[in-house]
Amino acid sequence: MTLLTCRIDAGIACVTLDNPPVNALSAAVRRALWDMAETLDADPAVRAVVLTCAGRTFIAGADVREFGQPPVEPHLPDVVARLEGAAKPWVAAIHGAALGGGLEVAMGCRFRVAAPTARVGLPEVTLGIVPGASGTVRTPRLVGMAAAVDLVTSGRHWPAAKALEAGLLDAVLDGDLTEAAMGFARRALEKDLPDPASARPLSPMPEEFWTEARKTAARAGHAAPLAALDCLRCASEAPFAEAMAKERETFLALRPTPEAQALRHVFFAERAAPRPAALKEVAPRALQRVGVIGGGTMGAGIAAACREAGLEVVLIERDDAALARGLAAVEAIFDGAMARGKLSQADRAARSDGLSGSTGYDRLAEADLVIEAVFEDAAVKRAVFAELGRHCRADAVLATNTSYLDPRGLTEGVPHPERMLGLHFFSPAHVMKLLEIVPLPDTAPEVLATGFALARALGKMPVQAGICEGFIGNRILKRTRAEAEQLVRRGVPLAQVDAAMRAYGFRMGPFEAQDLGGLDIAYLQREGARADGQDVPETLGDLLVRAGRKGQKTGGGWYDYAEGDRRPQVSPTVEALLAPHVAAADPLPPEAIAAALVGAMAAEGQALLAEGIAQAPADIDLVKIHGYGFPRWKGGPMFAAALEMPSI
Ligand code: T1G
Repeated sequence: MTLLTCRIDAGIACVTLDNPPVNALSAAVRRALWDMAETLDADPAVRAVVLTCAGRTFIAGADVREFGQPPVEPHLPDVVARLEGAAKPWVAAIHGAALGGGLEVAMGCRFRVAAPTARVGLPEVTLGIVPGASGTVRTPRLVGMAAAVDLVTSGRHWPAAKALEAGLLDAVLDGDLTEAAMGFARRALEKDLPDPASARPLSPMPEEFWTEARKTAARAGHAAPLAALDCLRCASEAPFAEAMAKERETFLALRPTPEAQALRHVFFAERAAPRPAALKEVAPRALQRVGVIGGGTMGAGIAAACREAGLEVVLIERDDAALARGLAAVEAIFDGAMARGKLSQADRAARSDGLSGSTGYDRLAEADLVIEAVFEDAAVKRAVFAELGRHCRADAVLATNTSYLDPRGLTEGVPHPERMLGLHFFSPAHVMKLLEIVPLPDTAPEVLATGFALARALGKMPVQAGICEGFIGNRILKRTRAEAEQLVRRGVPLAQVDAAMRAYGFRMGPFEAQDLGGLDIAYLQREGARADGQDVPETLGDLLVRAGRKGQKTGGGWYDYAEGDRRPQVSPTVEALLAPHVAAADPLPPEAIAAALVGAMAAEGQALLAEGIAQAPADIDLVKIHGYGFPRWKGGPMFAAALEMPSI
């Protein structure tokens, strides 16, 4: 396949790169770009070069699949320098996204122009590395150090308008991008050429600037953003060549680290999960109107998420008062988004326009999908599904948001069982990315595919789960909590367990998290199971709840909390309560604590795989990362266990 094609039109060469799916910079592409620069330099008919890409996007960066392999020449920094040094000025014409090495190639070009919908970014830190082809050295020369620090250490994408304002783009062009870029090149030749990026001056920044920047970069929790910052600082204080050497050295040193491997694993897992191979040929059902049953926290969050995706939503509640509360809760979410600047006034109004409510099921006759999100009580949910069976179209997808109940029992006897699905959202549903998708035995492939299509529309991370108590995520959570209690029984102070998990990368330890969420829900479940005659061993959590300690909402759980203060304080009351059940103090090193808990997660994950509840280890990793705060840069419990991590 020809990677690069070239046509020449009145002195302007138009070079098109075509390397599907995202024009990544494989070794062959680097070689082809180099050779093209040589050829065009030697061609007297060419005065300037426009670089465009075929397909959905400009160059999305280095080929991440080549990262495990030894680097092959020509190296990207040399290709970028070759373009910058070309005798004819190159113009990068960016559509879609110019990311990582793609943006670096564009920065090697003398000009950068883009379609209004384009985005640019240096996402390397999100892969656990730093830019490897002058991103830390050329970017500050084009946009100034403050903006460069933001772009490089956050890994965020900038929309074209912002990039233009910052000076990273020279123009945003409407209409046919290639033609517009050729016109731009012609006009540019009529004026003096600007200095190439590497020749532009850079002023030093005060010490306070770096101190602040370090604080922000450290928040990411892993090494790459701080390493990127060191490279940027070097760029501002050392000559160009020295800064390039430092960047390359840092890039090569980070590339094989466990963090970078973990982030690459998550990168590919996140791209595979929304489009499972088994559903490739299956067309999902069209979704436009969604019914949400229940206007509590979950239902309101689901309704808000659906509106954000442009779906019309009817919220159903049992009476006027509950409906008014539910609708108000959804509106409050819209207001919050507007207050944070995420929603214009017009879009805010449109969100409300597409939302309505009812206390009857008649309004669901037109719904394409109905999501039940009522109280976690089997009888209540069964009654809801009986109503849905009577009122909904035969081809409407009917979903339950249950977290623990068996969806088969909830939907039994409802006609057309092929349309049933579990859709397990995580609270708050308009924020949390994870969506467990649970097919029932009779679920039709296109209904399952509809669940995945919904996830994509909502911007969620879908993971298929089989039916068991707690599906994938909550079952692992239960096992992890049991393991954490086991450590406490062995004599490890619970504050040490939490501190170890924070050091590992969680925002909260397991006991702090329970205090935040409340201990009572899990307690009531255990009590319910005991009442059903199941053999559920006593937990330490049971002791606390029976003593009235349900978490922050009751002023204390595993920890004490001062009035209005969310910071946990070690509780002498809890120590006394637990004393009869706990061995003499026996601290463990934080690494051993993390190893025990992550090991428990991975062991439960193995059991879920063996039972066919989870389909792949990477799915389990995504569940823990997107639903339970597992640090991305550790790759998830299955990845971490396979790497014989965890290390802190
Ligand atoms: N390398 C290899 N494969 C890639 C890839 C990449 N950089 N980017 C995407 N893919 C594959 C992806 O796995 C999927 O494969 C398909 O392309 C479509 O992706 C030297 C060191 C460009 C915005 O981090 O953000 O440059 O599943 O489903 O929604 O400094 O892909 O079809 O087999 O995501 O249209 C930095 C990451 C690299 C870019 C398109 N670059 N990519 O989104 O499609 S490091 C990135 C994206 C670097 C230099 C350094 C998105 C996209 P398959 P997709 P999309």
